[in-house]
Amino acid sequence: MVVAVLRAIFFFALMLAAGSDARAISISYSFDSGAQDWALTGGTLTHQTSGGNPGGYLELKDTQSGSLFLAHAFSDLSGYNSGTLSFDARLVGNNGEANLSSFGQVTLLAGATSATLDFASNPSNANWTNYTAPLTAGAWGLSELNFLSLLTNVTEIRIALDAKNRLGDVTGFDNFTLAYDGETGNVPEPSTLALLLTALAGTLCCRYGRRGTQRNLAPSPDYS
Ligand SMILES: [Ca+2]
Repeated sequence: MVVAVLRAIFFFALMLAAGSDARAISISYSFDSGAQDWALTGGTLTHQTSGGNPGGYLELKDTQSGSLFLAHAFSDLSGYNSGTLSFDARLVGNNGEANLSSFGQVTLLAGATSATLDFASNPSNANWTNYTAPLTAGAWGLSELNFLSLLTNVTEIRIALDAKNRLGDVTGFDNFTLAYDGETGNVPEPSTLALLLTALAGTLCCRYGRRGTQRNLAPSPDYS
C-alpha cells in the first residue's frame, strides 16, 4: 500500500515536471527575421535587419491621422498572471512636435472586454528604452477574477506607439516579451516542486526498501 502511494507521488511529480515545460517558456519577439505577425494600424511598418536591441527591429512611421498601434493575436495568457509584459522602444525620427501621452499604452483585448495600462511616460528617448509593467489585477485596475478572465480569454494585444503630434515621427520597437511569474522568483516553479516531490518519493522509497531488505536479511530462528 505504501509503495503504491509512493509510486503515485513519483509519477505525479514526473507528470508535473513534464507539464511545466510549456509554462516555463516565456513569449518573446526579437524581430530578427521579420515582423513575426505583428501588424501596424495608422502608419507604415518596416522591418529593419540591424540597429535593434540587438539585431532586427520594427520601424513604425506615422503616416495617417488617428491612432497608431501595433497589434498581435494571442490566446489564453492565464499562465502569465502575475508575470510581466515588456518591450523596447526608441524614437527614430522626431518631427519636432509635442509628445503624445498615449504613447506606450498597452491594451489587452478579449472580445468586447479590454483593459489599458500606460507603460511609458516619456516617448522622446532616442536610445533604446525598456518599458515593463506587471500583469497583475492591481496594476491594470481590475478585480482578480476579472483580470484572470481577461487573460484567459485574451484575443489580441495592442500597443499605442505614436510618439509625436502630427505625422512623420518614426518609432522603433523591439523585444516584446511576456514573462511568467516563476521567472521573477515570486513563487516556486512547478519544475522545482516536481523535483522536490521526486526527491521526497525517492527518499521514502529507499527508506522503505531498506527496511524490507533488513527484514528479509533477519536470521532465521534456530530450531535445532
Ligand atoms: Ca531585435
